[in-house]
Amino acid sequence: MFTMTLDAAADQRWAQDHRLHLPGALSAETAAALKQWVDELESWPEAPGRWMKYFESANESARVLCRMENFADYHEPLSELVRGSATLAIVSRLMGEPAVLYKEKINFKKPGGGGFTAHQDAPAFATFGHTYHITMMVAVDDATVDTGCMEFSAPVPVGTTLRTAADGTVHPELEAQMQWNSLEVKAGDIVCFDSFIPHRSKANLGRKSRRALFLTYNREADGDVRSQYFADKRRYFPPECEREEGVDYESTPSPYNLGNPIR
Ligand SMILES: O=C(O)CCC(=O)C(=O)O
Repeated sequence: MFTMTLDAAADQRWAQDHRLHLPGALSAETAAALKQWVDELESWPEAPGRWMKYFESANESARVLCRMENFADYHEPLSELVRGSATLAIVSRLMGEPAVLYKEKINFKKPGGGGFTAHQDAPAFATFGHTYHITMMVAVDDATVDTGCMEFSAPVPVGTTLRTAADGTVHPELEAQMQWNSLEVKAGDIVCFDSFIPHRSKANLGRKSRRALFLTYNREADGDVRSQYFADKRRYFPPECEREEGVDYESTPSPYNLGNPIR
């Protein structure tokens, strides 16, 4: 599945940058299969109580798939990629102790798909009293500046949360003073980053989708809370097919809806 194992140089880059880009981390075979698996998931219908599909509006009338979450229980090969021993070995090494899957999602960022406002993940991941997470981004497609690749600021120390706006994203005054670096990736690359490093991305102005898996892990010692996480998310920010008439989910600030273009 993976073409590489982490070495001392990777450990050092991780310690210094709080993010680690591993070009070509997936074998060509797995990278090709991943595109097919994600196509399959996209074709699945909305299904109350099961996988969770979220949409954005490219314009007033169009409903465009933005994100899919909670799919690992329904797709065997993706389950292996998301929480199999090879992946857990990489994340656990970076974490310095055993890691367990917290949640999994795919951001589709189709042509015209919106960007993500600057944010740190840590405030949104504090629900269970956790203080540290690592997210592994697995690139399904190439991501360029044009298609809205991720941008990272310099790392901030673990445990430090920055001043936020009312919606929990990095305060715009602060964001304007920070230096942001775009990180272009190729399909099959992996980027790991900790839950304190600020990140953002722009809209996809290109002609192709910029799909990526975002797999988040917590310390195993902090418990396996994935099922509870998705149960809570379903309650506070359900997918459209589970929403109640008359409830304004979009503008309610929530750790389950931070900085994204979902409607
Ligand atoms: O997909 C992106 O460009 C950004 C992802 C992100 O930051 C998020 O989903 O919270």
